[in-house]
Amino acid sequence: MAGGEQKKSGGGGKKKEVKKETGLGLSFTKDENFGEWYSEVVVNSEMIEYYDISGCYILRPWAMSIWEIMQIFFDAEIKKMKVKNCYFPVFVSPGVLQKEKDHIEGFAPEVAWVTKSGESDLEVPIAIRPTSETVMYPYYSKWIRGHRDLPLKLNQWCNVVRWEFSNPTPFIRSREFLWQEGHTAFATKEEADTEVLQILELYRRIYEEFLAIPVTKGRKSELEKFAGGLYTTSVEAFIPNTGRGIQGATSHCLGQNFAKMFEINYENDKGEKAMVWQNSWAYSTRTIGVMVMVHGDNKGLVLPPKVAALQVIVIPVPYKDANTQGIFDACAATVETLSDAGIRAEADLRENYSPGWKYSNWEMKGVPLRIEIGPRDLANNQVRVVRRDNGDKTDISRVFLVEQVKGMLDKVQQNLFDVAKQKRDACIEVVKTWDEFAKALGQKKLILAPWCDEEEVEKDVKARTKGEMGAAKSLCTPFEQPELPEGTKCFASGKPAKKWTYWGRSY
Ligand code: 87F
Repeated sequence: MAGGEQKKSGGGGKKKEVKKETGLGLSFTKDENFGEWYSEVVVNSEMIEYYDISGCYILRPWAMSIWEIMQIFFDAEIKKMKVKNCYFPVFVSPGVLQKEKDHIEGFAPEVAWVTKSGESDLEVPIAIRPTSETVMYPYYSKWIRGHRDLPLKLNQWCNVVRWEFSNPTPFIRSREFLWQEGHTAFATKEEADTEVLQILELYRRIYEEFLAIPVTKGRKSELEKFAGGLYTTSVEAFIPNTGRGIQGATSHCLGQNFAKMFEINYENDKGEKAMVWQNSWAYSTRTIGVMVMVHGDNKGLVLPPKVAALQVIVIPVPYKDANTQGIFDACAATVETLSDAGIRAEADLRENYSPGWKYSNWEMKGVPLRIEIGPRDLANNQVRVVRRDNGDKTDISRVFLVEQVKGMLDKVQQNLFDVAKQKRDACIEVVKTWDEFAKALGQKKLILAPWCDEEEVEKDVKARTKGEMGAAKSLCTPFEQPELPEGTKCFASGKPAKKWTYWGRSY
């Protein structure tokens, strides 16, 4: 049995129009059975193929091309910041992995180990990196000697393995995933603080400008931050259908904790021994999952033009007695004109599929614009453009093809963001009391509440909201704070509130 079938049994949601013979159409709707809808979209759009190891997925070209487009942007931006790429081994020796107790404690059950080569046991088992602090920092200690060696700014594009046990989901929670991890070391905390925010801004741009997903920049609570670091910032997205927040990417200031542990010292300009200040930051293929969840609809995937491998699909619509060759030639010419203008376009000239079948197929794959060329279009020297995001149809003259198509791609990109933001904002509920909080949580809201910022209170919120849906937690304290009137009380403890914080269930 193909892995893709493994989740198809049972299924609560009402089946929509099932078209099993052709493989077209979805059997679940986004509103009625979100989980099954998501699995079906990622497989039917040919982004993902299920694999015979649970929690592992094949990233097919349709998904990989999105990753590559984001990678090209981010890689160029960090190079402007003088970050250099490198590659460290995937294997971690056990000694070094356990060196950092606090850091590894909670994570230990997720670390995967290699214990054998062939039939024989390894003398010492070797871990597979779940993240690379312990892999890289011994060498930072070796490479950083004097203040002239700083800052040291390295990044690697790689895979990591975390042997998760709770519901694996393609892109969102998989046992192996792709990411970039940046690890930097500075002489001063000020430099580190500045970089944390510069990187966070790049993450915001990936989500908002490329994936058309609104995110909130903010700081994680003490309970939710990376325990090994000083403070954690993140971009947080929200999935209206499930009412769950999702951490989009993180940028940490590690302070000097790792410098102490790994003895990353240098001689400063006064000849004194000093410890470095460090940051680490990452975004992963999870970004793609958030995109599918936010924009996808009952026809399948919806791709923002900026990350779509194919922005325009051109489909000939020949009629029995029409000039078929003329139509095919017009399709080829249209693709050439668009390609020459830097627009990613292709024609679907397959003769064994009907135009209608092709429409559904490319809608499933989420291509932002479809161009149809039929006999009437040929006669009028025009093409019909259909938007994937809202179904709008426009006839445009071939004379203005490039400028019109460019304009429409920009409109699709903007509209996806606007609609996503509108839906996200409609889910935000400002609450002041525990009762309002509990009610809003039950309504799948993204909750903004005044908080005393005490760790014990957050633990208490978790305990009080525990259930089969998962507990609520703080998502982030947004950098953009609404006014907090004197005397405002914490929604959970009744103590004086210190800040507005987002709360909710999360992935
Ligand atoms: C799982 C197993 C072992 C997360 C883990 O966020 C260790 C870890 O350290 C672990 N899961 N983490 C935290 C990762 C922190 C940090 N690493 C560099 C980042 C950004 C990139």
